[in-house]
This record gives sequence, C-alpha cells and structure tokens, in this order.
Amino acid sequence: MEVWFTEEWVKGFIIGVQIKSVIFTKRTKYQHLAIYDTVELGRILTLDNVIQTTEKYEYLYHESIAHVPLFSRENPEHVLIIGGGDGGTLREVLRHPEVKQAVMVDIDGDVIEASKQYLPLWNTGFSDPRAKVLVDDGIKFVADTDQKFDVVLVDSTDPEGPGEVLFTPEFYQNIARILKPGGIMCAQTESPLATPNMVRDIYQRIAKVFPVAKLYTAPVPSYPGSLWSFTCGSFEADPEKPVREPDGSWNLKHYSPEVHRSMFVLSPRVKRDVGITY
Ligand code: AG3
Repeated sequence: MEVWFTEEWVKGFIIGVQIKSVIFTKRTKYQHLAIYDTVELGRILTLDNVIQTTEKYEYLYHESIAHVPLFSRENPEHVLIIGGGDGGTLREVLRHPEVKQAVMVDIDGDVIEASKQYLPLWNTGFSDPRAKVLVDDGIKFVADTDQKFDVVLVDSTDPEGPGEVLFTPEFYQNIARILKPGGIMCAQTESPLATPNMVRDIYQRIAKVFPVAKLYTAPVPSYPGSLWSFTCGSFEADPEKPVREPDGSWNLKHYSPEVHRSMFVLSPRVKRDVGITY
C-alpha cells in the first residue's frame, strides 16, 4: 500500500510526497513533529503537518537564507539564528571562517534533538565549538539580550502557530536594536506565488523598521508555490552586493556571487503583489 504525506499549498491545491517509512513522531510541547523517509525527497521533517525541510532540497533554502546576508558583510563575527532547529542554517553560517560565534535560539528542544539524531546531513554545525545552541523563546531572547550581532537570521515556521510571533513589528524592532552598526538581518518571508498577500504584509512590516528592506527569492520545490522569499533589513548595508565570496572547497550547490545578485531580480508580478517600489 502506498502512503502519501500531503500538504495543502493553498485552498484547493495540495502536493504530496510518497512515504517509505515513519522515522520519528512526537507531540512536543509546541507542535506535532514528524520525520519521514520518502521515495523522492529523502528524509523530511514536518511540524504540524507542514514540510519544513527535505534532504533533496534543503540546500536551496539554507544556502540562500545564510549566504546572502553573510556575504554582504565584510566580517560577520557574531551571528544569531532565531528558529532553525533542524540545524541547516547553522551549518551554512559556520562555513564562514569569519564567524566567531553563532548563537541559535529555538523554542522547541525536541526539534533540535530529533534533528541531531535523525538528520545527520543537517548536523555538521551542532558539534562546532563556535555554535551556542539555546532552547529558549526567540521573542524573549531578542528583547532581553545585551549582545550585539553582525547578522540576525530568522529561520521560522509559517506565520501560523508558534512561529506567528516571529513576524511582528515588535520582534523586528528588537532585532534592529541588537544589530551592530552596519549589521544586517534576514528572515524567511514565505511564497510570493502561493501566498502573495502574506509576503506583502511581512515585507511591509520589515520595511517600516529598516530603511533598507530588500526581498529576494530562491526556488524551493518542496514549499508552496515552489518559489520562496527572504527579506533582508538593514540601516545601511546593501544585501544585493556580495563583498566576499566562497572558494571552491565549500562545494556549494546553489549559492555563487552571480546567483547572489540574480536572486534580487524580481518579476513585475512579484513586485506588484508585494508592493516593492525600488
Ligand atoms: N523554515 C521555513 C519553512 C516554511 C515552509 N512552509 C510551508 N511548507 N508551508 C524552514 C526551516 C528550515 N531550517
């Protein structure tokens, strides 16, 4: 018998992935967590029945969320990741030798533990001595910390459920407060093709707090619309222009300086839907 995991991208449109086996499930304090092995996408992690990450396509998302803001900064020594419990973003951040410390704050310790155990591919970051992994509320962390960061990444779930608070103006204001001069933040901001109004709302909130707010996209075939967006916010740093580049030994699969610049090229439809005027 074939077993399929399905996710509704928008009302009336679902996508499915055929399951080989159930590796782990748990109702955590915050959400329903599952890890499956699948026929086509390798291992996948879902939260509340929403696909968060897949072995086949995780590099598209993680290289995009991490390297665009990090390569826009000359010397990114201190990096904060809010969310990102599966460890993929942490892994990409720690590729940069300039990074002295990467603090990752995820509210759900069960996601971190299950990812460490069942997603070995994602996990090279957790054992790095520069990684400081905290199980804590990201909202509280950014409101309370005295530390300042070169780069802040928001690798959250969708703005429904536990992730909702990570899309509020207060949260973005606190991120602005903890950025070093010339620092930059970058958040995952949903799909401009599947849920354009949601992207517009989030983008406009970020643009109210940060004088420079720039949206870019990457293909992620396992997420709604299969085109995903990220938004960088800063006071002066320009996220469109890489100031450093990876060398061949990094073996990146999506990111390159050319791709970096191309990600900021948006179609007329996306610009119109999101209300982008630059
Ligand atoms: N965080 C963003 C996933 C959003 C997916 N949404 C969806 N499938 N509706 C991914 C976490 C990876 N580190």
